[in-house]
Amino acid sequence: MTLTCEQLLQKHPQAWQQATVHPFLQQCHSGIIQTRQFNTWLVQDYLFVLELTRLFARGLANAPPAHFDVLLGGLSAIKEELNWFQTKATERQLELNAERQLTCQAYCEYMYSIAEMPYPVQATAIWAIEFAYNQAWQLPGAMPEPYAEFANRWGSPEFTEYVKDLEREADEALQAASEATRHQAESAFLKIASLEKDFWQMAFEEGRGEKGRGDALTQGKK
Ligand code: MP5
Repeated sequence: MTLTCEQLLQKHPQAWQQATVHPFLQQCHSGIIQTRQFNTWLVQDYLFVLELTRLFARGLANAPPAHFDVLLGGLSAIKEELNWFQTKATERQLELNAERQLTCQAYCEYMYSIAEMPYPVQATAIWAIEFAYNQAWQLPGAMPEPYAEFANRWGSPEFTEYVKDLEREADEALQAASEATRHQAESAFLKIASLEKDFWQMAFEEGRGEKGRGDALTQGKK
């Protein structure tokens, strides 16, 4: 039995839909997301990307040389992205030196655990993480500022091409993988879909708490 990224998407449409379609994104699209919700997402996503950097490095350590180019390109984009997050946080007067919320912590711990898994699982996970944002930020349609800048970052044609490269490499790795490894890759795909859904929900729920609590969180004083 073969396994490809496309097959994973076809086999689990509901899990993927929940990972990429969320009221948080719809409310960015309609411009009514609350600043507190958006800022929570921004700070927590920065903390997430710090750990994602490590997952890329671990994937690179296991990758065949033919896959270095795409992964190094991804790492260099992440470096630029971390600086961009810092600029966005400064503009919004946010403290990035914050604690991870539980959902972010769970996602980071899961990414850390992928370090122990075979390369085809790592390649599938990296593709799924990048494809999730590539779709999530595009699906609602054109966003108003200030959200357009965020939507364009992950929805641009260049980013879409990069995600296709990751898919091609994950497919290649899966083709040579054992049945057990393919099984692990499928579980990783489902776990990531579920964590993506939780991550949107974490930020979305921020607007529902009492004012004081939410303000403290976005300032990173939790
Ligand atoms: C990405 C992200 C995409 N920033 N946050 C989550 C929760 N999932 C996926 O990663 P990158 O490095 O920003 O493209």
